[in-house]
Amino acid sequence: MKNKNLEMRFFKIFLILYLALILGNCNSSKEQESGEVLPNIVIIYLDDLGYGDVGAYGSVALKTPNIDKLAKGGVRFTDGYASSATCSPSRYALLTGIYPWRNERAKILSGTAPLLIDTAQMTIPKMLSARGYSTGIVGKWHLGLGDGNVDWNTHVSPGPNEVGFDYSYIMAATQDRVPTVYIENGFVVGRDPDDPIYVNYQENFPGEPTGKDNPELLKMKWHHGHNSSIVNGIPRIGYMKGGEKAKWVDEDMADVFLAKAREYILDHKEDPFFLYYALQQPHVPRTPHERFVGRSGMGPRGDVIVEADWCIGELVSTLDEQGLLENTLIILSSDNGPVLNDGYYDDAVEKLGDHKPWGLLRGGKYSLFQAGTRVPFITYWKSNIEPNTSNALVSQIDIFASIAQLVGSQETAPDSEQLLNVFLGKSQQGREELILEATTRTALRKGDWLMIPPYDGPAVAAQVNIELGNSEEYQLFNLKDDIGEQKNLAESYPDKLKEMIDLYREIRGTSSDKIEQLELK
Ligand code: NG6
Ligand code: CA
Repeated sequence: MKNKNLEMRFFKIFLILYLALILGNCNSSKEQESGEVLPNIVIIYLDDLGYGDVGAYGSVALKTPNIDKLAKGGVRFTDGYASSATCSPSRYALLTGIYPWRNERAKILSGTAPLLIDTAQMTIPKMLSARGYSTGIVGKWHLGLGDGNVDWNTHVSPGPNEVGFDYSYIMAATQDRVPTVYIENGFVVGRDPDDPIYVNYQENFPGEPTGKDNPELLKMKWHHGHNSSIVNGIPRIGYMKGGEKAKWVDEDMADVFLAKAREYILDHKEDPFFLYYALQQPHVPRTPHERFVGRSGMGPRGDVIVEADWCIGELVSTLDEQGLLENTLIILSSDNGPVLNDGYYDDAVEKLGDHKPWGLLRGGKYSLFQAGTRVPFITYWKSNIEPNTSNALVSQIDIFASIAQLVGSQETAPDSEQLLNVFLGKSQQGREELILEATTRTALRKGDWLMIPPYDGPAVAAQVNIELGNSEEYQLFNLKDDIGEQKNLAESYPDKLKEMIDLYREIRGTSSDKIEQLELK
């Protein structure tokens, strides 16, 4: 009898230990070895939002209360950079931690460009997947799809799902480029075998109207470029035929992406998840939903920023309602600086008033001057980040290594610096130096100094009316004293200039065999 009792007791203890082991294992995907719960990570990425477009960065006329809330409750970086002054290169660097100038294909991509990221390449979503995360992208992709010969009527691959995202709901390129359809996990949403989709960037399909030849069909006029196929009364870049039911309605795009992003959060609230929410605003064509028309008093460009700000508020509310805010690191930034007229007549210039999308900075999108790449950059993590302003030099390229550190991954990326404590507001010790890029031209930021080597090419991009940073001379600015880059100190500080040129050549020279093409004089 005694023996039986003892046996039972052993059996019970064994059972309890066994259950504890199983339950422990269930949690292991959510926890690191230390037992800490892995936080969710949300990157909110805007398209062409300028340094001065946000209330927290000095905008008065244009109001962005929801972004401001993140800035006030988190770390607001004053010296935060996108890797490039255009979209595809910045997005490439964000996801891979590799400078875009190392990859000669990392330029603004067409809607039929092949996938820019090698499927063997380590990326943020791959790194997080390996740590047990669910990974999703909703919004603008613009990193190419397929192998350059895509059939839009079958599985479009490789794409985001092949470089680390378990879930993707994207637009292929930009809102102004065909194909103007959403793609979910590699399949065009609403595709119809009876109305196949064809896309061509070289020539039109016989009989299809274009912005150039059919102005009577347009509800938005093109200013430069953007005169090929017409979708929803808006002329686009590139030609497209078919897929009538699949074509997006531009005015609904913000709501569609927001709904998908929220759905993703609700579906994955039990996992640790990574959500890359890549909003399309305020890139052209600017098409606010009617709820936002007129809200900014600045025309469509201001209205879509108000719309984007609202979407961000809704997304954060969703996290809050689900009790996830204290376990979610949010990083908000923009892929490049601002532009007013980027190819359509949409009153962006005419209704701007006193608003300065570039703030106190010089240049804008496409520019090597500061407004090209210095962008709003905010980290927010309720109860985990002390509200603060940071002047540390940081780049989106550093998100890779910093997140790796956060989640206990050993992965590294060639150009990504581990600045977790800076992103969490615990240190002001940012990067020492950073190479900035604008359409393959590069410059060096080190400390307070910026050196732009001589480049051929126009000083001003006439159509968009933006100073590009090109000059026959070396340009050297002290950004601490001269944030507007007005005073070229190259001649008065020859030693500093030489130091900057040497370092620039060292970074670019040892890492790129393209140094001769830099037009260095
Ligand atoms: C340019 C387009 C511009 C915009 C940009 C990409 C013309 C004349 N201009 O070529 O409108 O689409 O590409 O912007 O076509 S980005 O933010 O995605 O880099
Ligand atoms: Ca952009």
